[in-house]
Amino acid sequence: MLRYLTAGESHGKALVAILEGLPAGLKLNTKEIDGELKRRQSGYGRGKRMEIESDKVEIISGLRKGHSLGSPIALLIKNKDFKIDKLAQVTCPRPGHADLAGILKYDTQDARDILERASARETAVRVAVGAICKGFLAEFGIDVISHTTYLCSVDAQTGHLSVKDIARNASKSSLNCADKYAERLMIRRIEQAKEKGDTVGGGFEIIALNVPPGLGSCMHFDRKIDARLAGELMSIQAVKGVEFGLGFEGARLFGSQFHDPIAIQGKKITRKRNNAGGVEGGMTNGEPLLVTCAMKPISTLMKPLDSIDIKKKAPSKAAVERSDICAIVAASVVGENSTAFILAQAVMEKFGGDSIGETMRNYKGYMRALKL
Ligand code: EPS
Repeated sequence: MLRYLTAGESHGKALVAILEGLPAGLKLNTKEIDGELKRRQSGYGRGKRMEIESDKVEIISGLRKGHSLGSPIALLIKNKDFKIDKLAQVTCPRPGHADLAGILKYDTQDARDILERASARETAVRVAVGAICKGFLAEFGIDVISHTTYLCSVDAQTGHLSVKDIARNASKSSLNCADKYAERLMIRRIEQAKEKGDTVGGGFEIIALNVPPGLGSCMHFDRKIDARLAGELMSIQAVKGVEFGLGFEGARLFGSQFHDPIAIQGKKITRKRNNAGGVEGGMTNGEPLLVTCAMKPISTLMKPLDSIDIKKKAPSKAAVERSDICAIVAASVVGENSTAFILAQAVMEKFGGDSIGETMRNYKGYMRALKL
C-alpha cells in the first residue's frame, strides 16, 4: 500500500515526509518537485511568508543515481522562518482556525502549540509527496491539472475551453484561473478584502486525464476511489467541500438528466457527457476525473472577529498575525498533488509490482484485455 506521513511545524526547523510503497526504478526529478513547490507558493493574495521562503526539497533516502530503490523515500523542506521557540503566545483563538478546539483538546492555554502544526505550511511537504506521484502517473500517461473556478462570488467561464486550453491559460494566471476576465474581477475582490481587513475563499477544479477504468472498488466502502479522494482533499486546510463532476447541483436533476448515456464509437466505449466526473460505483470509469473543492476564506482576519482571552476568561478580539488574504492557488496545487497521491496509490493497488517495469507490464496487460 502506497502511504505517507508528514511531520513539521510552520516555524519549526523543517517539514519532512516519508513516502513508502513506490516501486523501484522510477526516475525522481528534484527539479520537477521544486517546480510544484514554487507553484504552491504563488498566487495573488498570499502573505509575506511567501517572500521569506523559497521551498526546495531534499531527497534524503530511497534514491540512487536518480532512480527510486523501492525503499522509503524521505523528503525534507527546510523552513527559513525557523523561530518556533521565540514566537509569542496566542491566547485569543481565531474563529474558524484550529485554535479553540485545539486548546481544549490538548490542554494548553497557548494556541501557538496548536496552530504551528495546524497551519497550511504543512502542505508544502504534501506537495512534494504528490509531485513524486505525479511523475509516477506520467509513466502511465495520466496527467493531473487544476484551475480556479470561482473566488468569492466571481465565477470563471471555462465551459467552452478544452482541458489543454484550461491548463495553458491557468498556468499564465496569477490566480490559476483560465478565464482572464474573471481573473481581473477576482483580483479586485482580493483587493476589496484587503482594504477591509478581510479574507476570501473560492473553488478549484482538479482534472485527471487518461485515468484507466477500474481504480478503486465497489466491493467495500473504504476502497471506493471517490471516498478516498474526498477524504484526502477534505484534509487540506480550509477545504470544506468536495464535489465530483456536476456535484451537488446534480442532486436537483432527474436521473435522465444526470446520468451519462453510454455509447460505442468503433471499438471504443464512450459517454456523451461526464456529469459523474469519471467515477461510478466508487471506481474510475475511464472518463476524465473531475473533482471540485470549496475552500473557505482564511480565518486570520486583520479586522478580527469577537473572541475571548482564554487566560483572562474575558471577551477580547481574536488574535491577529501575518497571514494570507487568499490562498486559492496554493490550495489548488495541493489538491492537484494530493489527487496524484490517491491515484498513484490506486494504480499500485490495482497493478502492484516491485519495479516500475513490473507495474507497467501488469498495467499494459490489463489495458490490452479491456479492448473490445
Ligand atoms: C503558509 C504559511 C503560513 C501562512 C499560511 C500558509 O505562514 P505564516 O503563518 O508564517 O505567515 O501564510 O498559513 C495559514 C493560512 C494558516 O492559517 O496557518 C504556507 O506555507 O502555505
